[in-house]
Amino acid sequence: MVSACPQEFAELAERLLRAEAERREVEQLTVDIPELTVSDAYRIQRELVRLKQAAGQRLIGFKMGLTSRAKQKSMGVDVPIYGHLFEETAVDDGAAVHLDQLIHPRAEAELAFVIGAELSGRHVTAASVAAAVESVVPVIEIIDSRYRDFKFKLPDVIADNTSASRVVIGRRRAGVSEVDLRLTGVVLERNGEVVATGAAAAVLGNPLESIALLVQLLARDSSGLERGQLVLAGAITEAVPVRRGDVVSAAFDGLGSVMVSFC
Ligand code: OOG
Ligand code: MG
Repeated sequence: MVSACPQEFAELAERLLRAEAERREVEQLTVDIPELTVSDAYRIQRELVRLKQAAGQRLIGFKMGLTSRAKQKSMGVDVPIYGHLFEETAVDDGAAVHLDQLIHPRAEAELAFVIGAELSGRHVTAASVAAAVESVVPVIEIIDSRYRDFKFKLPDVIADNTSASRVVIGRRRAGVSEVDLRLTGVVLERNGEVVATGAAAAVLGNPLESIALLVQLLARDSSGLERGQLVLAGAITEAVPVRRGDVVSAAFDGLGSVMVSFC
């Protein structure tokens, strides 16, 4: 699809947006278009973002995905990716998420960062990210692939805004120097049962490396991070499927817990 025209990207973005709105699984784009490239896929994602913004949705930040071995192995894709986060996807700690708005959601534990100063450029490092971060915050990301059986290839998941669906934002915020970001442990529980555990070093050695990579990837499109944006570093553990009545919590060392229920 190297020479695809903008209308084709828009049509594919609309297909994914309709699946999300109608809560319906669709076939992977790469079934129809096996030659779809990663750069085509980001163009489709940008088109999807443009359509959401045109519909009045406000961008609040970004998410990295597939940044830990646990996630890469479970999804069969070993390349870190990024997506966009919108205001309407933010959920308060302790709130209930209605499953009739989602397709086949899964929950995963992540560290997120609130950006304190603009960050851009191809040469940004974890150290410059640390200097620009205002705070670290624990989150549960609820991912919900629009593809059948939650299966995709790399270009599919990029086009689908990296399965972004909801973000449950923890109440406690800490400065980056208050916690050891590599050693920060997490225990993910579903209905009181431990379903996954991990340490944040699982995310590219240090979640700040994930944010540095995000800034480098955004720089390819002359974009960057702005003050006040929320950025997810990617799941530390694999994601767990959720059903009606489930309660999921993630307890982070030094950062408290975040919880969500599903009804
Ligand atoms: C893709 C999104 C991955 C993460 O934290 O690794 C992601 C998926 O697994 O559906 O959000
Ligand atoms: Mg995630």
